[in-house]
Amino acid sequence: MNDTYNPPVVWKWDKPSGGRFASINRPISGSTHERELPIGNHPHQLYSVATPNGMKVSIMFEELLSLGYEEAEYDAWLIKIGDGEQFSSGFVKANPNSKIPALIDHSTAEPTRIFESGAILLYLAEKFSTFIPTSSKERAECLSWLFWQMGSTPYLGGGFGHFYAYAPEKYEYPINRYAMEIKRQLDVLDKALSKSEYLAGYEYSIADMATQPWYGALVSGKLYNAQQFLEVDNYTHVKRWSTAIQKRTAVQRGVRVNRVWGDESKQVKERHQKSDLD
Ligand SMILES: N[C@@H](CCC(=O)N[C@@H](CS)C(=O)NCC(=O)O)C(=O)O
Repeated sequence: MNDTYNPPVVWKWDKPSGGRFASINRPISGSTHERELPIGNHPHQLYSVATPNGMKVSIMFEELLSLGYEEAEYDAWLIKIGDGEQFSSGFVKANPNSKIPALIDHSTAEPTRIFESGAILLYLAEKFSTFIPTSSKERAECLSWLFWQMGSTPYLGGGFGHFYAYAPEKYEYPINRYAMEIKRQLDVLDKALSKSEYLAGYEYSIADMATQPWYGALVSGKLYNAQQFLEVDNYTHVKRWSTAIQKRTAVQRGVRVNRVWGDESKQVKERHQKSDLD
């Protein structure tokens, strides 16, 4: 970096950062406008957009439905985060942290809200007793990787991706710092996947559902266009695992839900019934 920044004694919110998300970032939480969330006919109401965090949950619903769990039917409503819809009063009631995805389960006596994609996956896995191992050792492994993903990925999205792809200028210091960390994380995953087919063992689980949309997308060249920069082809086990998961029909359906970019024929802005994806 050429310019040295001397932080003032007290930070003030007085100038735009110029970054890609500058218009929606604020240093305060809570709603900016009154608007209730729409509610459809199904027990599960998902409020999301098809980012890697958002698609984890639509993939889980599609996986559950593919196994025949009809009670896993869901409505998926688009939340336009670029337009600040995560700051509506209704959304803030569903998630005080104003980030997609948020889920409301209307099949409970009182509606149950769940926020944080990892918590939503775990809630659904426990509700339907599937995609989470039953044996204590494998369950521990599954939860370890699920929480690993939730704790590690902010370095990928908010760290590497932000500075490599979205910041208004390229700064060497943060790109170096986060490229180093992301290559380390890819190596962690690669070593684990050299020993087992999926993260929690031989069965596909919510740990894979949480992790693949980020690190699988990265090694497939679908995230940040960083495949050469990070030499992702070196992580052969991550690639093998990701390719196998991307072939699953439920994954191919789930990634299209609440999608508003890319190939228009693959975009399903809202999902209310199975046929919306056919
Ligand atoms: N840890 C959260 C992260 C969710 C998150 O960062 N969501 C982003 C989209 S991927 C979002 O809603 N951003 C809007 C904003 O920050 O205002 C989760 O996994 O659910």
